[in-house]
Amino acid sequence: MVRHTATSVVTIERFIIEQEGRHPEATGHLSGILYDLGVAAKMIANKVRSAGLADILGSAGTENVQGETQQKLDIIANEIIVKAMDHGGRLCAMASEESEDIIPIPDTFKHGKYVLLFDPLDGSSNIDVNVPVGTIFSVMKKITHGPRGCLKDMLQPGHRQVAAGYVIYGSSTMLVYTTGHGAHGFTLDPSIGEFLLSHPEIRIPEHGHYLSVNNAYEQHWTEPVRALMRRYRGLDGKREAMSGRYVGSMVADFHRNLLGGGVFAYPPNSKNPGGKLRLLYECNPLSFICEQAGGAAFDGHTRILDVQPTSLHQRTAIYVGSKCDIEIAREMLG
Ligand code: P6P
Repeated sequence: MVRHTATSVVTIERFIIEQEGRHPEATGHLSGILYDLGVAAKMIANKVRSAGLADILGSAGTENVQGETQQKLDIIANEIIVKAMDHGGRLCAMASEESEDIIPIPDTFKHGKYVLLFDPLDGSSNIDVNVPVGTIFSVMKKITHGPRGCLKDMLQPGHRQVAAGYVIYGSSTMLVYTTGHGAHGFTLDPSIGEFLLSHPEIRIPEHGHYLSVNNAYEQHWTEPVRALMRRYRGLDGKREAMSGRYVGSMVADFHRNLLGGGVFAYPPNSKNPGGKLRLLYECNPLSFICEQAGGAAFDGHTRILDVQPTSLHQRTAIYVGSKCDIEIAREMLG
């Protein structure tokens, strides 16, 4: 395995192929999925970049399964991913935040041995105010018999993921992914339309610098959660204070903390007693990446990647980020 530095000019395609080379038994299907996701990401980036100009801002007026008003870009991003992924012959089914049921692969297309779960455009309520938004994806192997994927293939605990990643559409477009061999970041060079390796072997600092939590819900938290946030803010004198950074877009908040060290927390609150963020296509993939970068993630009781899912769109509380700070959370909440 060649060790790359951020100064090497390595495209994501070359990196994926080199990673595949570590597995003699690899069929290339997982590499194909990652490559096609990179293409979809470039297409979505193009739409997001021009959103303000093409007058596609604002809601499409329809609602998704979460009862949230869908932004038109949500629908477009969802369709881009489905159309980019459904005919490659590597998937047997997909699941999206924007679709209540699983998305089958048309019978006219070859079926593969993987399932793809994704949030096509997380944080989309921020689109109109130009706050970074993101795509999140998770890949698992099919565990049921027969060519077609089904719900059981989706409801696997997060430690069974074979790949996970996100794309952040911010000041630059970055794709960060893992296949279980570290977390690696690629920045889109729009002049050539290529994702280039910019953050090889990402490591999250063990002690966080940033705290990302919505303090407006403080009155709805349990006392242990309040005590934990006081600890993170340095108010009990047992830890240096973290800086508050919260933009309300999980991918943006997570990405900052991954690179700079920090904790993203979404405790249960009165509006979301079971937590707000979705387990399968938001918390599992980001937790996989965080652990691969040396961090940790739990829901207040259990490691996120060990939670046994029971429904496609189930939500969870999450505390994810720097290892030492998640350890503090375990001690104070567990
Ligand atoms: P709140 C965006 O709607 C989202 O799903 C995540 O991207 C973000 O972290 C969270 O919700 C923000 O939720 O309740 O703080 O506005």
